[in-house]
Amino acid sequence: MESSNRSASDAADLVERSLEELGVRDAPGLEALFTQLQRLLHEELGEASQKSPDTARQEARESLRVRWLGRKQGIVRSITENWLRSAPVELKPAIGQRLNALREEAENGLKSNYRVGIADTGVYTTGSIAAQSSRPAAVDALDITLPGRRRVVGVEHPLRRAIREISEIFFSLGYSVEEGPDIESTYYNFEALNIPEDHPARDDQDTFYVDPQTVLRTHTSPVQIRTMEKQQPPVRIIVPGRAFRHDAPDATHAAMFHQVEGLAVDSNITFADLKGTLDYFLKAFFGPQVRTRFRPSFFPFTEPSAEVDISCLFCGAATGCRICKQSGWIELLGCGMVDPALYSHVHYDASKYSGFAFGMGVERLAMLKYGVQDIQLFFQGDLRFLHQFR
Ligand code: 2U9
Repeated sequence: MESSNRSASDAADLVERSLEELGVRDAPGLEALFTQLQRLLHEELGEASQKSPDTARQEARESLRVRWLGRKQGIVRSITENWLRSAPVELKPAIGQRLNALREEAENGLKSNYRVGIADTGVYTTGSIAAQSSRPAAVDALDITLPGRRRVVGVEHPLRRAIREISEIFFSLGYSVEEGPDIESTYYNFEALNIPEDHPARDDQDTFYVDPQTVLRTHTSPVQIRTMEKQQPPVRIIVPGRAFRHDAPDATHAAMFHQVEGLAVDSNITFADLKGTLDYFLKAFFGPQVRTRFRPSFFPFTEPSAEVDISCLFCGAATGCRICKQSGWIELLGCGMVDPALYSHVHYDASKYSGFAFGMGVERLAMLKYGVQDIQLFFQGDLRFLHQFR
């Protein structure tokens, strides 16, 4: 006979008989009787909890509920009828107390969290929390044959991944990473970078001001200034990090976004070094088929300056398409030779050293490389989006 059947008949048999028939006349006898019932209850709960699949477990629980808590012939009900009513007056309070405790244990045990398995804390457990305090030790046994609970493994965020992929390419060229504060003085964010008082970027339409001398940095360029203050050339650094602009959100703009900027300063650095470095980087990041194009541009901190385009990743610059606006080229980043005026802020000898700098928006690179069409997806934490980057 299965143990559940045996214990089932034992419990039902016990409560069918009166206390007198069972030979129970005092408090210790009563205690032993209820302890036996309690053990039987937990055995049955334990067996039901191990039933599989879920439907079988639910059915087993339901039949236990009827058996123990059923209004007409449940075990708890029978105790009231067959033990409590006819018990000597002095035993009635103790019976009432133990009966209530047993009912509560049955109710708690039948809640769906009564199972053998791993709790949220990661600790192996048996039974509901309420039932654990007085549960017999046998029920605590760990059943190693039960299937384990699968833990959801997280994924690297696509922006982290893009920053890592960019960084690894520059590490291979001998660059290291520098970081700095998100909240900056206007000196490091503007003055030291040749951005004059009346430049539109300084307007509070474009920049978040904490106070008149403090801003949320609008680019990571202040970190290059801070690094040059600390260190004489040679310098080869990349600076990944957050930047903030007073922009209305849409599919390509967000008030907080990420940049990776770079700086190389040494003797004899030329525009050819800049072109070779960025061409190498873009081929390594997007693939060897990519061609690059440098167009003259202007930035306050570089002279000469250029915008860098890559041949369209989608039509290969052959036909033109919607993504490259029929031009065959995609505008990607900005760069230039560091304006020698900047060196005076950091005590570099402009007659001895020259350098180049570049800046790119990480979201833009990630959108193109991973085929993401809305920048907002990076910031919404939607697992349906994030899990695609496994
Ligand atoms: C120092 C000297 C020069 C950093 C540079 C750019 C060009 C550039 C944009 C790309 C897309 C910003 O995220 S974006 O909107 N950046 O075009 N950035 S040169 O030049 C520096 C920086 C620091 C001391």
